[in-house]
Amino acid sequence: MQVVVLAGGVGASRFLAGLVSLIRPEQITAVVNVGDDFEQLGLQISPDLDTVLYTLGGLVHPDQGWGRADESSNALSAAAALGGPDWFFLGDKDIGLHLVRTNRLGAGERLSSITADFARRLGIGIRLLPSTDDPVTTMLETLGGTFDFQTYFVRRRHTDEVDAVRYEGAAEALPAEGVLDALATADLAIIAPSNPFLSIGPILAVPGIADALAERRGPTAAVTPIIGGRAVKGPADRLLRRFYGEASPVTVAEHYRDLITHMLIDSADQDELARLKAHGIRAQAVDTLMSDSAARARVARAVLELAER
Ligand code: FO1
Repeated sequence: MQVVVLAGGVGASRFLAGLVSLIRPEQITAVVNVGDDFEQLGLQISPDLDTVLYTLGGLVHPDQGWGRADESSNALSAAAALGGPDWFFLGDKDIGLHLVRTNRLGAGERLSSITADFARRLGIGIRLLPSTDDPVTTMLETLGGTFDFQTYFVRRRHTDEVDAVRYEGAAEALPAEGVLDALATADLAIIAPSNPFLSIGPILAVPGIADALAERRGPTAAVTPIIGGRAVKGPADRLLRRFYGEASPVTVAEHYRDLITHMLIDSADQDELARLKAHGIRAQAVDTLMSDSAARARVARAVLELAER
């Protein structure tokens, strides 16, 4: 069995960790968002790819869910003392990775090739693909101005009311090698519990990817990022209310209409099962909070079982 997972950062990485504990890593392809990618102090940063790398490589900061455990911040402190920006935290070890990535990108290597090499060096057996090797930047139009993702999310703490989300560069981007093939041939496709607009949206905006998902013969299951009307992390609940009037598994399913056949929702939202059924979605409710490794495995197992139905 082959499984392909569309993935953002923290929630997706925890889900992938659960999946890796159940099936062989060679059975898994992750297609990861690059809409959060940006440059800071000359470094090329790919936060969602790095969150997957660090989580599956056993290096991630366990509470934060991003960045590395046991970090120091000497480089950033020294930079800040010289007037450099320090609103985006870059630990010393993390900077080591960014130096190598930036150097190799500068020498003309593709992001997908560098990512595959990092995955191999960190002992990660899954196939880890950026959605595209081309630049895509998630832009948020808000009352306070138009911001790239990290400015909106980290610098301004995602407090601005969002009017529109754009994926700059996506229309000209090509899916990375292997992405469309994985979507077409996988026995199961999974949309991870990531932000539908800010993490999955930029993946689906790359021409060909949404079509490949819609044309699949096998099941495609989404895992809800919403529990009881609230996002587990970040502004997904506010964006769903802004664009669909309500933050619930049903509006997530509406957002993914024509793309998904199945949906795993949280026990807190059991009452939504009937509404999802009316939308033609086969759904099941379990405890979806992935606080420890047992919970991650439980959520991943529930998706594999649901997709059999
Ligand atoms: N998220 C924050 O909230 N604050 C930060 O300072 C921050 C730094 C950071 C550095 C490297 C990295 O890989 C991720 C980092 N993140 C940080 C997370 C990042 O903003 C992600 O894009 C979001 O969590 C969305 O997935």
